[in-house]
Amino acid sequence: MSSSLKITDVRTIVTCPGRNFVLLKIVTESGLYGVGDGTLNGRELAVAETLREYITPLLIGRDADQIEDIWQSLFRGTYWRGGPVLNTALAAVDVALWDLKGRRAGLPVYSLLGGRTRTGALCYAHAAGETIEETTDRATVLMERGFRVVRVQTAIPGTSGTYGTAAGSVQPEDGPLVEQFEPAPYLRTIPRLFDHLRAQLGEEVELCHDVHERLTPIQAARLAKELEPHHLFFLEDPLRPEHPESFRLIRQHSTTPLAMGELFTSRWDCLPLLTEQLIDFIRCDLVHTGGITEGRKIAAIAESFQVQTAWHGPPDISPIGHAANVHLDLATANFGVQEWVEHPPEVADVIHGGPTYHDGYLNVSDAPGLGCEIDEQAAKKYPYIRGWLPVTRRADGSVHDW
Ligand code: EZ4
Ligand code: CO
Repeated sequence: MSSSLKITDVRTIVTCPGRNFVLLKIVTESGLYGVGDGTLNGRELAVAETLREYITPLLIGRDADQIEDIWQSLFRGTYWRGGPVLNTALAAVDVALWDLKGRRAGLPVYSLLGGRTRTGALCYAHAAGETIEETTDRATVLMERGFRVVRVQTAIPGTSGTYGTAAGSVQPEDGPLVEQFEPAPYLRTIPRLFDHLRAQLGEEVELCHDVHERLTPIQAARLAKELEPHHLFFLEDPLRPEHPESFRLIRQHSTTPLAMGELFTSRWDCLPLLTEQLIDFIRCDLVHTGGITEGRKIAAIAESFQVQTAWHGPPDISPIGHAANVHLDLATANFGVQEWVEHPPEVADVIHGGPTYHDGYLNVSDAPGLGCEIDEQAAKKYPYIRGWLPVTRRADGSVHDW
Protein backbone atom coordinates (compact mmCIF):
# COMPACT_ATOMS: atom_id res chain seq x y z
CA MET A 1 0.00 0.00 0.00
CA SER A 2 1.33 3.43 -0.77
CA SER A 3 1.65 5.36 2.47
CA SER A 4 -0.57 8.07 1.02
CA LEU A 5 -3.52 5.64 1.20
CA LYS A 6 -3.06 4.34 4.74
CA ILE A 7 -6.06 5.42 6.84
CA THR A 8 -4.80 7.29 9.90
CA ASP A 9 -7.86 9.18 11.14
CA VAL A 10 -11.63 8.67 11.02
CA ARG A 11 -13.75 11.51 12.39
CA THR A 12 -17.47 11.20 13.14
CA ILE A 13 -19.10 14.63 13.18
CA VAL A 14 -22.59 15.04 14.66
CA THR A 15 -24.15 18.42 13.93
CA CYS A 16 -27.58 20.08 13.75
CA PRO A 17 -27.64 22.99 11.28
CA GLY A 18 -31.44 23.05 11.17
CA ARG A 19 -31.58 19.28 11.39
CA ASN A 20 -29.32 16.51 12.67
CA PHE A 21 -26.62 15.05 10.47
CA VAL A 22 -23.99 12.39 11.16
CA LEU A 23 -21.00 13.05 8.89
CA LEU A 24 -17.79 11.10 8.45
CA LYS A 25 -14.32 12.16 7.37
CA ILE A 26 -11.73 9.50 6.55
CA VAL A 27 -8.15 10.83 6.41
CA THR A 28 -5.02 9.07 5.12
CA GLU A 29 -1.37 9.47 6.07
CA SER A 30 -0.70 11.94 3.27
CA GLY A 31 -3.67 14.13 4.21
CA LEU A 32 -5.86 12.84 1.38
CA TYR A 33 -9.42 12.51 2.68
CA GLY A 34 -13.01 11.71 1.81
CA VAL A 35 -16.37 12.69 3.32
CA GLY A 36 -19.46 10.55 3.89
CA ASP A 37 -22.98 10.76 5.30
CA GLY A 38 -24.28 8.42 8.02
CA THR A 39 -27.50 10.19 9.01
CA LEU A 40 -30.34 7.96 10.23
CA ASN A 41 -33.30 10.17 11.11
CA GLY A 42 -34.20 9.88 14.82
CA ARG A 43 -31.46 7.28 15.50
CA GLU A 44 -28.43 9.48 14.78
CA LEU A 45 -26.37 8.66 17.87
CA ALA A 46 -26.77 4.90 17.40
CA VAL A 47 -24.94 5.27 14.08
CA ALA A 48 -22.39 7.74 15.50
CA GLU A 49 -21.52 5.34 18.34
CA THR A 50 -21.24 2.41 15.91
CA LEU A 51 -18.83 4.44 13.80
CA ARG A 52 -16.74 5.67 16.72
CA GLU A 53 -16.60 2.56 18.86
CA TYR A 54 -16.75 -0.36 16.41
CA ILE A 55 -15.85 0.77 12.91
CA THR A 56 -13.11 3.38 13.33
CA PRO A 57 -10.67 0.91 14.99
CA LEU A 58 -11.17 -1.51 12.07
CA LEU A 59 -10.38 1.22 9.52
CA ILE A 60 -7.20 2.63 11.05
CA GLY A 61 -4.21 1.28 9.11
CA ARG A 62 -6.30 -0.04 6.19
CA ASP A 63 -5.70 0.77 2.53
CA ALA A 64 -8.29 3.39 1.48
CA ASP A 65 -8.08 2.11 -2.10
CA GLN A 66 -9.82 -1.17 -1.20
CA ILE A 67 -13.46 -0.05 -1.11
CA GLU A 68 -14.94 -3.46 -1.95
CA ASP A 69 -12.79 -5.36 0.53
CA ILE A 70 -13.51 -2.85 3.31
CA TRP A 71 -17.23 -3.11 2.49
CA GLN A 72 -17.17 -6.92 2.66
CA SER A 73 -15.08 -6.95 5.82
CA LEU A 74 -17.44 -4.54 7.64
CA PHE A 75 -20.60 -6.33 6.40
CA ARG A 76 -19.77 -10.04 6.45
CA GLY A 77 -16.49 -9.99 8.32
CA THR A 78 -17.95 -8.54 11.52
CA TYR A 79 -20.64 -11.32 11.74
CA TRP A 80 -23.46 -8.96 12.85
CA ARG A 81 -24.62 -7.43 9.63
CA GLY A 82 -27.56 -5.58 8.16
CA GLY A 83 -30.32 -3.41 9.53
CA PRO A 84 -30.63 0.37 9.33
CA VAL A 85 -28.05 1.29 12.00
CA LEU A 86 -25.18 -0.91 10.82
CA ASN A 87 -25.85 -0.35 7.12
CA THR A 88 -26.05 3.42 7.60
CA ALA A 89 -22.66 3.33 9.33
CA LEU A 90 -21.36 1.16 6.48
CA ALA A 91 -22.75 3.65 3.93
CA ALA A 92 -20.93 6.53 5.64
CA VAL A 93 -17.62 4.68 5.23
CA ASP A 94 -18.38 3.58 1.67
CA VAL A 95 -19.38 7.04 0.44
CA ALA A 96 -16.32 8.62 2.10
CA LEU A 97 -14.04 6.07 0.39
CA TRP A 98 -15.59 6.77 -3.05
CA ASP A 99 -15.10 10.50 -2.43
CA LEU A 100 -11.50 9.86 -1.41
CA LYS A 101 -10.84 7.74 -4.51
CA GLY A 102 -12.26 10.47 -6.71
CA ARG A 103 -10.07 13.13 -5.08
CA ARG A 104 -7.04 10.86 -5.54
CA ALA A 105 -7.84 10.27 -9.20
CA GLY A 106 -8.79 13.89 -9.86
CA LEU A 107 -12.16 12.65 -11.20
CA PRO A 108 -15.79 13.09 -10.16
CA VAL A 109 -17.30 9.93 -8.67
CA TYR A 110 -19.72 9.53 -11.60
CA SER A 111 -16.68 9.17 -13.84
CA LEU A 112 -15.26 6.36 -11.66
CA LEU A 113 -18.67 4.65 -11.88
CA GLY A 114 -18.51 4.46 -15.67
CA GLY A 115 -19.13 8.05 -16.71
CA ARG A 116 -22.19 10.08 -17.61
CA THR A 117 -25.12 8.36 -19.25
CA ARG A 118 -27.21 11.56 -19.21
CA THR A 119 -26.84 15.34 -19.02
CA GLY A 120 -28.72 15.65 -15.73
CA ALA A 121 -30.84 13.68 -13.27
CA LEU A 122 -34.60 14.23 -13.67
CA CYS A 123 -35.89 15.14 -10.23
CA TYR A 124 -39.07 15.70 -8.27
CA ALA A 125 -40.03 17.84 -5.32
CA HIS A 126 -42.91 17.68 -2.83
CA ALA A 127 -46.21 19.56 -3.00
CA ALA A 128 -48.29 19.11 0.15
CA GLY A 129 -51.29 21.00 1.47
CA GLU A 130 -54.01 21.07 4.08
CA THR A 131 -56.57 20.92 1.26
CA ILE A 132 -56.67 19.54 -2.26
CA GLU A 133 -56.68 23.12 -3.59
CA GLU A 134 -53.60 24.02 -1.55
CA THR A 135 -51.74 20.92 -2.79
CA THR A 136 -52.66 21.90 -6.36
CA ASP A 137 -51.40 25.47 -5.85
CA ARG A 138 -48.10 24.19 -4.50
CA ALA A 139 -47.73 21.78 -7.41
CA THR A 140 -48.31 24.71 -9.77
CA VAL A 141 -45.53 26.71 -8.09
CA LEU A 142 -43.14 23.77 -8.57
CA MET A 143 -44.14 23.38 -12.22
CA GLU A 144 -43.45 27.09 -12.72
CA ARG A 145 -39.96 26.44 -11.32
CA GLY A 146 -39.44 23.82 -14.02
CA PHE A 147 -40.26 20.57 -12.23
CA ARG A 148 -41.61 17.92 -14.65
CA VAL A 149 -42.35 15.49 -11.79
CA VAL A 150 -44.10 16.41 -8.53
CA ARG A 151 -44.98 14.31 -5.44
CA VAL A 152 -48.41 15.28 -4.10
CA GLN A 153 -49.73 14.74 -0.56
CA THR A 154 -52.82 16.19 1.06
CA ALA A 155 -54.29 16.24 4.57
CA ILE A 156 -57.13 13.76 5.04
CA PRO A 157 -60.36 15.36 6.34
CA GLY A 158 -61.41 14.02 9.73
CA THR A 159 -57.89 12.93 10.72
CA SER A 160 -54.95 14.93 12.08
CA GLY A 161 -51.35 15.38 10.96
CA THR A 162 -51.44 13.34 7.76
CA TYR A 163 -48.00 12.11 6.64
CA GLY A 164 -46.19 14.51 4.33
CA THR A 165 -48.36 17.57 4.96
CA ALA A 166 -46.77 20.60 6.62
CA ALA A 167 -47.52 19.73 10.26
CA GLY A 168 -46.24 16.19 9.84
CA SER A 169 -42.75 17.26 8.88
CA VAL A 170 -41.74 18.85 12.20
CA GLN A 171 -39.34 17.01 14.50
CA PRO A 172 -40.28 17.93 18.07
CA GLU A 173 -37.59 17.55 20.76
CA ASP A 174 -39.87 16.55 23.61
CA GLY A 175 -41.41 13.37 22.18
CA PRO A 176 -43.07 12.10 19.03
CA LEU A 177 -45.88 13.99 17.38
CA VAL A 178 -48.92 11.70 17.12
CA GLU A 179 -50.57 11.56 13.72
CA GLN A 180 -53.82 9.85 12.87
CA PHE A 181 -54.67 7.53 10.01
CA GLU A 182 -57.90 5.89 8.91
CA PRO A 183 -57.97 3.95 5.64
CA ALA A 184 -61.57 4.77 4.63
CA PRO A 185 -61.26 8.58 4.38
CA TYR A 186 -57.75 8.22 2.96
CA LEU A 187 -58.96 5.91 0.18
CA ARG A 188 -61.80 8.34 -0.62
CA THR A 189 -59.61 11.46 -0.61
CA ILE A 190 -56.60 10.46 -2.75
CA PRO A 191 -58.61 9.68 -5.94
CA ARG A 192 -60.35 13.07 -5.49
CA LEU A 193 -56.96 14.74 -5.16
CA PHE A 194 -55.88 13.28 -8.49
CA ASP A 195 -59.21 14.11 -10.19
CA HIS A 196 -58.65 17.73 -9.19
CA LEU A 197 -54.96 17.79 -10.11
CA ARG A 198 -55.52 16.40 -13.59
CA ALA A 199 -58.45 18.79 -14.19
CA GLN A 200 -56.34 21.79 -13.10
CA LEU A 201 -52.84 20.86 -14.24
CA GLY A 202 -53.45 18.77 -17.34
CA GLU A 203 -51.95 15.46 -18.36
CA GLU A 204 -48.34 16.37 -19.03
CA VAL A 205 -46.97 16.85 -15.52
CA GLU A 206 -45.79 13.58 -13.97
CA LEU A 207 -47.31 12.93 -10.54
CA CYS A 208 -46.26 10.65 -7.66
CA HIS A 209 -47.91 9.91 -4.34
CA ASP A 210 -46.30 8.41 -1.20
CA VAL A 211 -48.57 5.98 0.70
CA HIS A 212 -45.82 5.58 3.34
CA GLU A 213 -46.52 1.86 3.92
CA ARG A 214 -49.97 2.52 5.39
CA LEU A 215 -52.26 0.21 3.42
CA THR A 216 -53.08 -3.48 3.39
CA PRO A 217 -52.55 -5.33 0.10
CA ILE A 218 -56.20 -5.20 -0.97
CA GLN A 219 -56.54 -1.53 0.02
CA ALA A 220 -53.41 -0.73 -1.98
CA ALA A 221 -54.79 -2.69 -4.94
CA ARG A 222 -58.01 -0.65 -4.79
CA LEU A 223 -56.12 2.65 -4.68
CA ALA A 224 -53.77 1.68 -7.51
CA LYS A 225 -56.76 0.57 -9.61
CA GLU A 226 -58.76 3.73 -8.96
CA LEU A 227 -55.76 5.94 -9.78
CA GLU A 228 -55.09 4.13 -13.06
CA PRO A 229 -56.86 6.72 -15.28
CA HIS A 230 -54.59 9.45 -13.83
CA HIS A 231 -51.40 7.78 -15.09
CA LEU A 232 -49.17 8.27 -12.06
CA PHE A 233 -45.41 8.31 -12.54
CA PHE A 234 -45.46 6.00 -9.52
CA LEU A 235 -47.32 5.12 -6.34
CA GLU A 236 -44.69 5.01 -3.59
CA ASP A 237 -44.31 2.51 -0.72
CA PRO A 238 -47.92 1.22 -0.69
CA LEU A 239 -47.14 -1.64 1.75
CA ARG A 240 -45.05 -2.42 4.79
CA PRO A 241 -41.62 -3.79 3.85
CA GLU A 242 -41.79 -7.13 5.64
CA HIS A 243 -43.66 -9.28 3.13
CA PRO A 244 -42.70 -8.44 -0.46
CA GLU A 245 -44.94 -11.18 -1.89
CA SER A 246 -47.92 -8.96 -0.98
CA PHE A 247 -47.06 -6.80 -3.98
CA ARG A 248 -48.36 -9.61 -6.19
CA LEU A 249 -51.88 -8.73 -5.15
CA ILE A 250 -51.53 -5.09 -6.24
CA ARG A 251 -50.00 -6.17 -9.56
CA GLN A 252 -52.94 -8.51 -10.27
CA HIS A 253 -55.30 -5.54 -10.17
CA SER A 254 -53.55 -2.53 -11.60
CA THR A 255 -51.11 -1.08 -14.11
CA THR A 256 -50.30 1.93 -11.87
CA PRO A 257 -46.48 1.94 -11.65
CA LEU A 258 -45.19 1.05 -8.19
CA ALA A 259 -42.10 2.22 -6.27
CA MET A 260 -40.72 0.74 -3.06
CA GLY A 261 -37.64 0.70 -0.92
CA GLU A 262 -36.84 3.46 1.60
CA LEU A 263 -37.10 0.97 4.50
CA PHE A 264 -34.89 -1.60 2.77
CA THR A 265 -31.29 -1.91 3.89
CA SER A 266 -29.74 -4.40 1.46
CA ARG A 267 -29.98 -5.87 -2.03
CA TRP A 268 -31.61 -8.99 -0.59
CA ASP A 269 -34.58 -6.93 0.63
CA CYS A 270 -35.06 -5.74 -2.96
CA LEU A 271 -34.53 -9.06 -4.67
CA PRO A 272 -38.05 -10.60 -4.72
CA LEU A 273 -39.59 -7.33 -5.93
CA LEU A 274 -37.04 -7.12 -8.75
CA THR A 275 -36.88 -10.71 -9.94
CA GLU A 276 -40.70 -11.00 -10.05
CA GLN A 277 -41.05 -7.51 -11.57
CA LEU A 278 -43.45 -6.54 -8.80
CA ILE A 279 -42.30 -2.89 -8.85
CA ASP A 280 -41.21 -0.39 -11.49
CA PHE A 281 -38.90 1.82 -9.41
CA ILE A 282 -36.52 0.72 -6.67
CA ARG A 283 -36.07 3.56 -4.21
CA CYS A 284 -33.71 2.50 -1.44
CA ASP A 285 -31.85 5.13 0.50
CA LEU A 286 -28.16 4.79 -0.41
CA VAL A 287 -27.26 6.20 3.01
CA HIS A 288 -29.15 3.34 4.72
CA THR A 289 -28.19 0.60 2.29
CA GLY A 290 -24.43 0.41 2.46
CA GLY A 291 -23.69 3.33 0.15
CA ILE A 292 -22.66 3.59 -3.50
CA THR A 293 -21.14 0.09 -3.56
CA GLU A 294 -24.45 -1.58 -2.66
CA GLY A 295 -26.54 0.92 -4.66
CA ARG A 296 -24.76 0.17 -7.93
CA LYS A 297 -25.27 -3.57 -7.36
CA ILE A 298 -28.98 -3.03 -6.70
CA ALA A 299 -29.16 -0.89 -9.85
CA ALA A 300 -27.46 -3.64 -11.88
CA ILE A 301 -29.91 -6.29 -10.65
CA ALA A 302 -32.82 -3.91 -11.32
CA GLU A 303 -31.55 -3.22 -14.86
CA SER A 304 -31.86 -6.93 -15.66
CA PHE A 305 -35.58 -6.75 -14.86
CA GLN A 306 -36.34 -3.34 -16.44
CA VAL A 307 -36.82 -1.70 -13.06
CA GLN A 308 -35.54 1.88 -12.77
CA THR A 309 -33.88 3.60 -9.82
CA ALA A 310 -35.47 6.38 -7.75
CA TRP A 311 -33.14 6.70 -4.74
CA HIS A 312 -34.69 8.16 -1.60
CA GLY A 313 -33.73 11.86 -1.32
CA PRO A 314 -35.32 13.30 1.85
CA PRO A 315 -34.19 16.37 3.84
CA ASP A 316 -32.90 14.07 6.59
CA ILE A 317 -29.86 13.01 4.60
CA SER A 318 -27.17 15.63 4.12
CA PRO A 319 -26.04 17.21 0.83
CA ILE A 320 -23.23 14.61 0.85
CA GLY A 321 -25.84 11.82 0.68
CA HIS A 322 -27.70 13.72 -2.04
CA ALA A 323 -24.43 14.11 -3.97
CA ALA A 324 -23.88 10.34 -3.76
CA ASN A 325 -27.39 9.85 -5.21
CA VAL A 326 -26.79 12.17 -8.15
CA HIS A 327 -23.31 10.79 -9.01
CA LEU A 328 -24.86 7.31 -9.20
CA ASP A 329 -27.91 8.63 -11.11
CA LEU A 330 -25.70 10.16 -13.78
CA ALA A 331 -23.77 6.91 -14.29
CA THR A 332 -26.75 4.52 -14.20
CA ALA A 333 -28.41 3.44 -17.46
CA ASN A 334 -31.65 2.44 -15.72
CA PHE A 335 -31.95 5.61 -13.64
CA GLY A 336 -35.57 6.77 -13.38
CA VAL A 337 -35.95 9.85 -11.20
CA GLN A 338 -34.35 11.50 -8.16
CA GLU A 339 -36.27 12.76 -5.13
CA TRP A 340 -35.00 16.22 -4.15
CA VAL A 341 -35.66 18.42 -1.14
CA GLU A 342 -33.93 21.73 -0.44
CA HIS A 343 -32.23 22.03 2.94
CA PRO A 344 -32.54 24.92 5.39
CA PRO A 345 -29.94 27.64 4.64
CA GLU A 346 -27.79 26.88 7.75
CA VAL A 347 -26.85 23.54 6.18
CA ALA A 348 -24.61 25.37 3.69
CA ASP A 349 -22.62 26.78 6.64
CA VAL A 350 -21.47 23.26 7.52
CA ILE A 351 -21.52 21.39 4.21
CA HIS A 352 -20.29 23.15 1.10
CA GLY A 353 -21.23 21.80 -2.31
CA GLY A 354 -23.84 19.21 -3.20
CA PRO A 355 -26.16 18.83 -6.17
CA THR A 356 -27.58 21.87 -7.90
CA TYR A 357 -31.05 22.19 -9.40
CA HIS A 358 -31.74 23.69 -12.80
CA ASP A 359 -34.93 23.49 -14.84
CA GLY A 360 -36.20 20.12 -13.63
CA TYR A 361 -32.82 18.39 -13.38
CA LEU A 362 -30.10 17.90 -10.79
CA ASN A 363 -26.42 18.00 -11.51
CA VAL A 364 -23.05 17.85 -9.80
CA SER A 365 -19.85 19.72 -10.61
CA ASP A 366 -16.80 18.08 -12.18
CA ALA A 367 -14.82 18.58 -8.96
CA PRO A 368 -12.84 15.48 -7.92
CA GLY A 369 -14.83 13.12 -5.67
CA LEU A 370 -18.38 14.01 -4.67
CA GLY A 371 -17.81 17.78 -4.72
CA CYS A 372 -18.62 18.35 -1.02
CA GLU A 373 -16.59 19.68 1.93
CA ILE A 374 -17.36 19.64 5.67
CA ASP A 375 -16.53 22.76 7.69
CA GLU A 376 -15.74 21.08 11.01
CA GLN A 377 -15.47 24.38 12.90
CA ALA A 378 -18.89 25.49 11.66
CA ALA A 379 -20.35 22.07 12.58
CA LYS A 380 -19.45 22.76 16.24
CA LYS A 381 -21.72 25.82 16.23
CA TYR A 382 -24.74 23.53 15.76
CA PRO A 383 -24.83 20.89 18.51
CA TYR A 384 -27.02 17.80 18.24
CA ILE A 385 -30.65 18.18 19.30
CA ARG A 386 -32.63 15.00 19.94
CA GLY A 387 -35.57 14.77 17.57
CA TRP A 388 -38.38 12.28 17.09
CA LEU A 389 -40.11 10.90 14.07
CA PRO A 390 -43.91 11.02 14.40
CA VAL A 391 -45.93 7.96 15.36
CA THR A 392 -49.31 7.17 13.84
CA ARG A 393 -52.38 5.80 15.58
CA ARG A 394 -55.80 4.72 14.35
CA ALA A 395 -58.98 6.43 15.60
CA ASP A 396 -59.25 3.78 18.35
CA GLY A 397 -55.74 4.62 19.59
CA SER A 398 -53.96 1.54 18.21
CA VAL A 399 -50.53 1.88 16.60
CA HIS A 400 -50.34 2.10 12.83
CA ASP A 401 -47.43 2.48 10.41
CA TRP A 402 -46.19 6.06 10.15
O1 EZ4 B 1 -40.31 9.04 5.71
O2 EZ4 B 1 -37.09 10.46 5.30
O3 EZ4 B 1 -40.09 9.72 0.51
N1 EZ4 B 1 -39.74 10.20 1.55
C1 EZ4 B 1 -40.18 9.83 2.75
C2 EZ4 B 1 -39.54 10.48 3.95
C3 EZ4 B 1 -39.16 9.47 5.02
C4 EZ4 B 1 -38.21 10.05 6.01
C5 EZ4 B 1 -37.80 9.03 7.09
O4 EZ4 B 1 -36.75 9.54 7.83
O5 EZ4 B 1 -41.05 9.00 2.83
O6 EZ4 B 1 -40.41 11.43 4.47
CO1 CO C 1 -41.31 7.96 0.98
